[in-house]
Amino acid sequence: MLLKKLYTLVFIRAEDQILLGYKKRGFGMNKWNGFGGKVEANETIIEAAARELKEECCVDVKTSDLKNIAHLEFTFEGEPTLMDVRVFSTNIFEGTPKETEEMLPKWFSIDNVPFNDMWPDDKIWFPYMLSNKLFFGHFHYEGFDKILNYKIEELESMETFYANRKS
Ligand code: 6U4
Repeated sequence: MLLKKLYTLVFIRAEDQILLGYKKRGFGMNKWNGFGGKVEANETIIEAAARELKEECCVDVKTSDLKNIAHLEFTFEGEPTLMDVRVFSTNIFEGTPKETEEMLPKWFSIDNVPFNDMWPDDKIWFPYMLSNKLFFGHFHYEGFDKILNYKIEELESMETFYANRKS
């Protein structure tokens, strides 16, 4: 039985650019990531997404402007936890991204995403996100560098995906 932990992951888009953050500490350290973290007990998933974005790079978004575009799951060989990651995207935001204790934000052209310095799964699912598809992905890792197996599928609607899910 896997212990599921809920996380958010937010991507800000502006024309042909995407905002990524270089993680300075903790899980995903020294990699370019989207912005996000654990969902706390006193908030909804989408509230957590907006809060983490603000905490990590000082950018404000309205929860109503965040679009749920994907559901990602990560498991790690020999580990009892499943990371349940809700992915959001928007091009409506306020503020200039600023460096914080956790993240160094930077805009990248969507043709020049730094996959070599990102989680190995990102290069598999970014093409779905960058072509505005909705999708589900499950990645099973050995350690943090090697994907042992994975599954990815395009979805017609996130609502239908969640309605049909057993848990
Ligand atoms: P604390 O305990 O406050 O430092 P918190 O910020 O709540 O942690 P954190 O940073 O551990 O949570 O959350 C992990 C973040 O990494 C989430 O936004 C999800 C994201 N993430 C996890 N696996 C990923 C992967 N393979 N590719 C990716 N992002 C991933 O792009």
